[in-house]
Amino acid sequence: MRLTAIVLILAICAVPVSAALIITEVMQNPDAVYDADGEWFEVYNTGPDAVDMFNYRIFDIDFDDFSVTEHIVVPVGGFVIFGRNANPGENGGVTVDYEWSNFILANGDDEIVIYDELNQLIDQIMYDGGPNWPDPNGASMFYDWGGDNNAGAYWHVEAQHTFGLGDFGTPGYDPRMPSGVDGETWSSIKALYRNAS
Ligand SMILES: [Ca+2]
Ligand SMILES: [Ca+2]
Ligand SMILES: [Ca+2]
Ligand SMILES: [Ca+2]
Repeated sequence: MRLTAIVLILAICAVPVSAALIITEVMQNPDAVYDADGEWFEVYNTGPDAVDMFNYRIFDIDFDDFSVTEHIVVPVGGFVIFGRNANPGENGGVTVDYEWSNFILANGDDEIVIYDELNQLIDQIMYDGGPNWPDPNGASMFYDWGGDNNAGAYWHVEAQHTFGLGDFGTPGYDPRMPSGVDGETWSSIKALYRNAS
């Protein structure tokens, strides 16, 4: 089993490198402001190089779909925030790096799928609004770095840190991120879970 895992990791590593971005936090149901202003999600760069998300496509499995039409650069070990309204005076007080259009984060089940400019899948989460994923209200849900970030077991309702007008969330930072989370660590985790599912 262990040998199999190692072989699979090596196989994954031989694949051409794509951007190592992962979705780490989602505010699908703000309370301090309307959802039409206060929805956002956070992306983190686990890789060794900065990533320019120009011409990336972000969509769900229904009708939501937008392309990134600006040079949104995610620094190494850094975050960017995508949001429905970039005005911090209207969105509950979050600093948004890129304001989307034609994209809604449903409070029940929904998806966030990120493709790069070459149509390669970069990351995706498919949340269910419960029972397997959190169902927050006035709080974000955050990824705990325990394994595949498309597994609800590794997501939790933020209940400690607030921002802006008082909803719970940590837009642009992660107080719980373990040290040493880099591309190599993440590749190993992802490969193991990808092969387990
Ligand atoms: Ca709401
Ligand atoms: Ca949606
Ligand atoms: Ca919503
Ligand atoms: Ca965060």
